[in-house]
Amino acid sequence: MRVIDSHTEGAPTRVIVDGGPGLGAGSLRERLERFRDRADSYRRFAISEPRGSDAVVGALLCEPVDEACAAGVIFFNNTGYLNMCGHGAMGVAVTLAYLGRIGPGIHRLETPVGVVQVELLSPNEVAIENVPSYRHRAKVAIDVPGLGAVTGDIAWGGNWFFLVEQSPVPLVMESLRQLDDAARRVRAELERREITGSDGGLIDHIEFFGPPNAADANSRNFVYCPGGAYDRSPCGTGTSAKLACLAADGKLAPGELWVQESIIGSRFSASYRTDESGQIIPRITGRAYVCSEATLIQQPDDPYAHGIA
Ligand code: PYC
Repeated sequence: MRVIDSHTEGAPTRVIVDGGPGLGAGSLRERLERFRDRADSYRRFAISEPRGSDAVVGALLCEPVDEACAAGVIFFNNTGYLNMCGHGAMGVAVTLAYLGRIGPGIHRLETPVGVVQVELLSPNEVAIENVPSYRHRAKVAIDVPGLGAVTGDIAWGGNWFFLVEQSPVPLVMESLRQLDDAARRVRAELERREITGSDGGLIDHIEFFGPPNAADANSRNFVYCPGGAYDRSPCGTGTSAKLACLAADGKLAPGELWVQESIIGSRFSASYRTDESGQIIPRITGRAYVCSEATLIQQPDDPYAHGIA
């Protein structure tokens, strides 16, 4: 399998450019389901240890249904499949540019949840225009065992998020373990109470917010991803969900800049516009760098040929 690795504001993306599963025709959603049901060993092989790590988001390039798109893409991680991935879309854009498949300017990527626009602003700067994002519920209060009362909003930014305005744990790298533990507890309690997205979707991303470190940023976050890794970037879909909440609260106007800092201090610049039907269309800008090109090998007697489960 031939892969190209990049990172977007510190968050790794591994794009499968050759040797991935053949998923046949159909919508990207249908092909994601086929990937999950019939070819999941490819996912584990591509990104799990010992060839990858929990932090890696994989991206399988596919033929798009919509011919206006430069590529179709299915994102996956250490535990399963992602509807969308903002940092991953930026990683795919710089990878396609590295391969000479796209140049500077505006392109489209087809994902299982819709078409996302990627604009290559310079070799390593990418702006994505994400799928319409919205807040489903505001100020949902839950009592979390071992943590106490936690209040958050539920919003869609291409994945489902629970956004907690005041992080229960300081947003510093030294507190990663406690942040992880708190986020796991929040996620488990949401699941136990059967609190879901508007479509019944699992809320599998937890986002804690607090004041930024940099004077010119608006906020700092910690994003817990399905599978237990934390996002090294400020999270493209998570920042989209945040914009939807800010818009719903009247705290951010269309076109106004929002700088979201991640737990490692990297940042996305974000804003939104509204479309003809009033939906929030987030635009998130960040930097992505290709950092390796590799051929992954599977030897017949390797006990971890399909990754460490
Ligand atoms: O950037 O949207 C994102 C993302 C989702 C999970 C990890 N990164």
